[in-house]
Amino acid sequence: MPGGIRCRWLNRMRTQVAIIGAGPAGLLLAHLLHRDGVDAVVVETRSQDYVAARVRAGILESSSVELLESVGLGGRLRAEGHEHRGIYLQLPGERHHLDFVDLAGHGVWVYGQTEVQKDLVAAGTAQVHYEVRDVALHEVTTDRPFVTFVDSTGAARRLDADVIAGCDGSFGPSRGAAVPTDQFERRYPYSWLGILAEVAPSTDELIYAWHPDGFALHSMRSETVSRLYLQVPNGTEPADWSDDRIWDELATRLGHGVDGWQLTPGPITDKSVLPMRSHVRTPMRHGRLFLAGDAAHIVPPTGAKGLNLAIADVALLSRALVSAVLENDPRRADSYSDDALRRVWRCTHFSWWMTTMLHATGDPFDAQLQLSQLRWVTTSPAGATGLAENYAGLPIGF
Ligand code: RFL
Ligand code: PHB
Repeated sequence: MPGGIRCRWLNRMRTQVAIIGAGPAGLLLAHLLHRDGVDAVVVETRSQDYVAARVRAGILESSSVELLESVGLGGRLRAEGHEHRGIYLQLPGERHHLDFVDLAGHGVWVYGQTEVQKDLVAAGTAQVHYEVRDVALHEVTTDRPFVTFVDSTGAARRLDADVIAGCDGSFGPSRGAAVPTDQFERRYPYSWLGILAEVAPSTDELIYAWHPDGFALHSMRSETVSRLYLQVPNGTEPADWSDDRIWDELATRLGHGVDGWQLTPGPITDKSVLPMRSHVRTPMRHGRLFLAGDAAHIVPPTGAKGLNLAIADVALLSRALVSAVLENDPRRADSYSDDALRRVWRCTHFSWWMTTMLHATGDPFDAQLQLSQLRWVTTSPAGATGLAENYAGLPIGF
């Protein structure tokens, strides 16, 4: 009924790029577009505080840091983030350091996703509608795509755009609107129990531990906050693990007491369970809808790639959209999916490889293969360099 439709969408707006999702991919894309003079509007279901407080990734590759710095987002990162030369790999009774700077020419930065998110909000460059609902994408295969939603006041809105960027993670509506040609999926038979603890890290750099009881990781957020993970069976509830049980298991797997190393426990302020999966949908474009970040691909966190991939995607996408929208040149937009997927598949492989090398499966054959691979990586410069190059990161545009 045309009359009804006109009435319903009285609140009509227009922008050049409609962005769904104000996570790191969506807000960074809005920031990059703003710098190049492209107008963008972001819609987000959650509140600004909720998005900023979500505890997620903690490691930035140096190419991510360079990109953030080049667009005015590096101040607090350089002042408060910590540059790490490499990581430790822990086997029962042995700890090995891999020095990425020596092996691959650069290290990584410890700087939480929460902090990246706060810096993006503080930049004030993104026009965001928070706490919206009923977000739907329309006409994405035409040259007049639009988004409808109900804003935080309860008003129905329509946002017309030249293109839509789906940056709404793995549960948002963009995935449904972008009909994939292919989907690739791997589910893993284990999850991570992650904790945040108010205690100084017991290590100067991250420790990735192989142990017959399961994988463990010691990471950190600051001089006073530690982030640690334990491999647990799928279906585990955080409440199944008391604080004491968590610290005991972390101590065992991370090698407390070996060569005098001590894991210092402290008050746990956050406990959550994260299932592990790899997922890639191709292509990352459907008509005038472009997917970026978790909306297009999920990696298990063992390679610390999720946030870095989201940043690399939007670096490519912003350039493509600037050319398409401002210069009427579609070539970069046409190659966006292929260009982004080269890095996506490299990181998907690396994340799968780190995950399957480090997690216990209960199968003795798997365990021997893992130990053999870990011995190679910790003793052969070629093996160590391969890990270092992938972990410390490839240049954006790889
Ligand atoms: P995000 O960060 O999920 O942001 C998507 C945003 O879209 C919003 N949204 C909607 N907006 C509008 N309309 C809708 N209908 C919407 N539905 C959803 C969401 O509220 C959200 O604000 O995706 P983005 O920007 O692509 O960024 C990717 C990274 O967040 C992600 O790759 C990493 O954080 C992955 N990840 C982790 N990576 C690590 O390296 N280490 C970790 O410890 C780690 N922990 C995690 C994680 C991802 C998690 N998720 C997505 C389940 C822990 C969790 C719980
Ligand atoms: C984290 O600090 O949350 C973190 C670090 C490295 C990973 C995964 C998560 O591989």
